[in-house]
Amino acid sequence: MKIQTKKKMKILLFFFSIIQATVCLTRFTVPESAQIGFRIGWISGKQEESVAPKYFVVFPDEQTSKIWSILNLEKTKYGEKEELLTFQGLEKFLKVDERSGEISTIAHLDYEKRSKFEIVAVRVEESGETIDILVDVDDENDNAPSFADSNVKFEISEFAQLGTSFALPTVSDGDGPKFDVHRFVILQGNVNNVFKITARKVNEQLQADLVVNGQLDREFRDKYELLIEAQDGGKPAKTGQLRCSIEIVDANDNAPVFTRSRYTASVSANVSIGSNIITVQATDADIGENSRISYEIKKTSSPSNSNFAISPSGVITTTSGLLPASTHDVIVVASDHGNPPLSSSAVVTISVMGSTLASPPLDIIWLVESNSAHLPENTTLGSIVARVSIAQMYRDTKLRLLGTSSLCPQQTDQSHVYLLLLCGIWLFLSGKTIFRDKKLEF
Ligand SMILES: [Ca+2]
Ligand SMILES: [Ca+2]
Ligand SMILES: [Ca+2]
Ligand SMILES: [Ca+2]
Repeated sequence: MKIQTKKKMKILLFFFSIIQATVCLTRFTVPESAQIGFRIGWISGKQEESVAPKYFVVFPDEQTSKIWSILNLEKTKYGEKEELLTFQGLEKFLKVDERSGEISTIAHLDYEKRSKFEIVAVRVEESGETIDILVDVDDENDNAPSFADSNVKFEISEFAQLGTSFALPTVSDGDGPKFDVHRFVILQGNVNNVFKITARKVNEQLQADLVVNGQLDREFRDKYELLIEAQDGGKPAKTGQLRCSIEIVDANDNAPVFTRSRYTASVSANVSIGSNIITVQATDADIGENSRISYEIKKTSSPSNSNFAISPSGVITTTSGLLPASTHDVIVVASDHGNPPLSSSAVVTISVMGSTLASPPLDIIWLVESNSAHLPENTTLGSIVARVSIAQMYRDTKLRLLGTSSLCPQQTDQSHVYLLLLCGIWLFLSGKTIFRDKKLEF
């Protein structure tokens, strides 16, 4: 075996010494889709008729591989079996007829695996001319672009800046540059063109990026389902598709909005402390914490605010007694729980009605002998019978006396002090009856 191998080597090395004297270069092109048996051409350009071989043909690439295999086998002392297996592993694609000079295919070609074949032909006759033959495989568009993943998901904040980009899965196409991936398009789902695709070269391969191209707004649209297509340079182009799901993540870009800008409520002056007066409500277009609302009464210098409290659900209650016929403008603030939080306010006008029961306390001093509400029979008209002072004066308070027309109140220099005069025919009256003021007006 060793002797045979050495012989082979000698023959091949002899050949390569001849190849050094190449004088002619011939070039052919064969489409990669060529059928087995496809005639690529003749070495001399035309068919030659010969009984005996006219050429001695060598495929240098394959011979080099064989030499290397043999050397390797000898060095490692592999047996014959392994050597044969190595030779069988070499694939042959082209055949050269040594008589006619015809070059043809004997296997399916594939530009993506091998784009060039080198053949050396030496004319047996005449001057022993060496012809270096190159066969180029012509690329055809036999591969479609294909994304590494056919589905991809992104979560993008609605605050994403224009130009923010996200790398899409790599895309490959086995063809050469002419029929490789040339462009990307978004076929579906790009509402308002808020996204676009840009492409850049990475290691000679086109890499696509999803780019934010418009203002996102989760409250307008919270999901996009894009269908993205890679197109190669063929005519027509071959394509590969990618489904891209985008979830728009909420940002706190909406402040709470009250259902009304102004609320009004009226309550009785004698309403008990802690009573519900009115419920206010605000809504927030965001979601989660960005839409969770808390209410508070704005702290101002107005004493009105200290009379009321508001619950987490927006119910306003009293925290103290209310003056009859008073009006309170309470500023209510609704804040969300975003970071940072947003808030808005509304005015709640609370009118306190006049009371039928609660009257300012009166202090009566009888200026008659009995020191009580008993007048002597001989009391003369115009006599002062009592002094009435109002303990707590409200603005525009007026005292009216009901139940008798015989006594008339007369205001003194002090607005809260009245004198009661006998001003008509009188009958026995009890102080209680007389001074039960039902019509104090404020
Ligand atoms: Ca292609
Ligand atoms: Ca191809
Ligand atoms: Ca939002
Ligand atoms: Ca919000």
